[in-house]
Amino acid sequence: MHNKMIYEAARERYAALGIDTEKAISTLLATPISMHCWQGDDVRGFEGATALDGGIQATGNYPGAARTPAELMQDIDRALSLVPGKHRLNIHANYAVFENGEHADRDALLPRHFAAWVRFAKERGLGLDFNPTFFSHPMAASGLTLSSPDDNVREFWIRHGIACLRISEYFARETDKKCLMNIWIPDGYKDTPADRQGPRRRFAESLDRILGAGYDRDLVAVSLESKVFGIGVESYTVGSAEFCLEYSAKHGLVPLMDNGHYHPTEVVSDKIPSMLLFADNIALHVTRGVRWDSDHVVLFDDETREIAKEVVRCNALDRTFLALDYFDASINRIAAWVIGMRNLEKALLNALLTPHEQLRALQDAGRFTELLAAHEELKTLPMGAVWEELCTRAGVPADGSWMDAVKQYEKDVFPTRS
Ligand code: RNT
Ligand code: ZN
Repeated sequence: MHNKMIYEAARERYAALGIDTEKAISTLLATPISMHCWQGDDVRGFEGATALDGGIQATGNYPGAARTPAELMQDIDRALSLVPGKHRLNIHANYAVFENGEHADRDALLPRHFAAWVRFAKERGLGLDFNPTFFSHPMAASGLTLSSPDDNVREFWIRHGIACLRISEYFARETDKKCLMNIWIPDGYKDTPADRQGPRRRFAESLDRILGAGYDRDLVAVSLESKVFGIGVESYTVGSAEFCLEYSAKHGLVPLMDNGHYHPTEVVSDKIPSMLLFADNIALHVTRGVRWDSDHVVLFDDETREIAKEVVRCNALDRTFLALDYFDASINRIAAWVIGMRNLEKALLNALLTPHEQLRALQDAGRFTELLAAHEELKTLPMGAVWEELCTRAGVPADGSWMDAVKQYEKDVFPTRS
């Protein structure tokens, strides 16, 4: 059957359930996801770093990792050309592109050190998000940054945070799109601490100082990302869930939930609706932890679908900053981006094609047998036909043939990188 006919049949099938597939397609195509630059080079950045620290790890040695800004940008272009919709790019501070022989340490970074990213984004109509980098740096060697008891260390990182606010404002001004600046610190302890509150008090004071420098809230939203543990910081993290929630609520920041940052049976999908009752905005790092915060590529799996469903049924697509966060070095990195982007989009499409009102009515009427049956029947509706139509309209491969483009690119480009 011709693709168009397959879509028409699907459209009718969904219409019978009261779902407008055309609306779902246009909503999805208007929903940006912030694609993380750091999947392209295993979070290495452009400062000549050899090892990633901060309790996170990219494992694997698949060839072809981008080594320069030009290579990373070329890879990002290839990836985005295989993903439907208009998206955003998430840049970390260790990806400054120094030009004209300049160099600056993290605490002295200036907007112009990111001019190359602004040019890249503007040429492509992409929005930009930003992240201070509180790891992979000699001043973070103790494992502590904004919570350090060492004044010098703390002051260095406070200056870094303030520098990043200016860069975020610059991103927003130049792209004419609001920039999300996300703060995550790796600070914590391997073993049982003797003082749990002191580091958190220092972290709060450091944040107060950074935010106290002021920033234009029309241009920049600042989010704070919590975490439960990291490699080498198994017993205690300063930026715990409670710390970040309370600090964000009190200071008008956006709470950011990374679904790899909770105890293994805790799910972010269940947190989203609660947060949305109280926070104007929330931010998500969609990832996949396997046994630990391993940052595997995002799948079209139950929890990703559940996360998307909550955002959609809380009617909060425009209140949620969506981003990906993973780094797999064991497979083709461009494919890793494409798979994760397409999967989060599929999860959102699935959510947009779900008859939430009918399901809610069943729940409220206590008709749980029918609810369970309906949930299970929905799983095999022809969502794939809608997805393929959407991809075709967006001018990207509708099926797995996008992998051929990645393989060709690997053949053409990677040999020059060894
Ligand atoms: C680490 C956090 C954080 C990082 C990025 C690279 O556990 O998830 O978001 O992944 O800053
Ligand atoms: Zn994260």
